[in-house]
Amino acid sequence: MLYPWRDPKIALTPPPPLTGKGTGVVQSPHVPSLGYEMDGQVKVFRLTAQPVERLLLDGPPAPGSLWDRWHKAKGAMHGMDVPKKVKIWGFNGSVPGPTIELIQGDRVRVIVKNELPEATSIHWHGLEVPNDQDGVGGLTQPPIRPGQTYTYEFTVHQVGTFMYHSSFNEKKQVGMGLGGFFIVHPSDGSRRVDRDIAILLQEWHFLPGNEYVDVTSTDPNWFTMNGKSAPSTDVLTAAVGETVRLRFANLSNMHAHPIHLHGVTWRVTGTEGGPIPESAQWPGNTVNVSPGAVRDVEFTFTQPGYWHMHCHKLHHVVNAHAPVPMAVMPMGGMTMLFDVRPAGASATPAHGGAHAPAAPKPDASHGGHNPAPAQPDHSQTGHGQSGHGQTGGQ
Ligand SMILES: [Cu+2]
Repeated sequence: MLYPWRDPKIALTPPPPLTGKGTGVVQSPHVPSLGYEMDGQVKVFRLTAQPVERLLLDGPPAPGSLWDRWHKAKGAMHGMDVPKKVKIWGFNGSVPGPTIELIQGDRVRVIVKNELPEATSIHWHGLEVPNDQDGVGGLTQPPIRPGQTYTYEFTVHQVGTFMYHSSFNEKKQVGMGLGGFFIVHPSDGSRRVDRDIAILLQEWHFLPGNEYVDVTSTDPNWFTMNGKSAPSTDVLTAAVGETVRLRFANLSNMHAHPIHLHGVTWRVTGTEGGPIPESAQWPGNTVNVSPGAVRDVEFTFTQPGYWHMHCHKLHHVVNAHAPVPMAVMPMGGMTMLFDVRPAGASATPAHGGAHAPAAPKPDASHGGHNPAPAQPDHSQTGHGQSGHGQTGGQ
């Protein structure tokens, strides 16, 4: 180990209660939402930067689950029984850090405690904040030393998908995982969809048998969506006719990730600069997400079934253990699946907040010629729940 992962003299705060007054609109699989307290008119959030042990890969998929059946059918089970436990850095016990959601116009205070073994600072990526709140350690503020607490406060006037991440010793600290979503909804209630899903893309390099990130590397060998590699990523659910938004953000050190979804034509509706005017949105089903960039896409499934979503750099959809001569590699890395029910079938609620999914709309294309699979999968991956922002990370 080339550097300390944690300072044993710094006691780690257990994750604070995360069931505060989050808006509950966005689903970030494997990553909790961050609750807040009100101080007058200010929403007060608490983030603790700290060492986190996380399973990028939980181990074999649950017997009979969609992942299990898929991989057995293609004869690709090699390495699936090996969990990947790593020692990385995150916030409040989670990597990525918990998802912050706000309403345009909110005054926000974020109290950051540093339990890392080195100084840090937090940058609000894409947000037009006063310079002294921009979080560039050493440039716009003193670095937050180990054990110290630092408070940011600003008013959010933009709308869209943003991020927070370390802005001190960045290649190492962002490479160790220090980032999360900062999502701002319009104050007029517009831009609502039935399923609003945020997925943070990260890449990592681990030397064989090593649980610490090789932060000097430019050659990542593990790839995660919200801190999980397939086949430990969630099986997302939706129904034909529902409106879906995916918010992709990339905190990788090196690589862009062209994310592709089978079976749909989406419109790219937002970037790290916020919503794209309707006249300038473009169609597609693969969207390249550069480091530091955000892409929102919106679509509606027209056909039920199991729809495959993955990075189309195919090195990024295998895990480092997988390459074996003369064997079929299991699908890993940046891969998620959608289990899409027919219109009218009861799908798992996207979330329990005030914004309940709309009633499924009739769908003319569902005429029985492309029936739903005989055995809809309700078991998810067998590791954690799907579809709830409150699902805790490891
Ligand atoms: Cu990729």
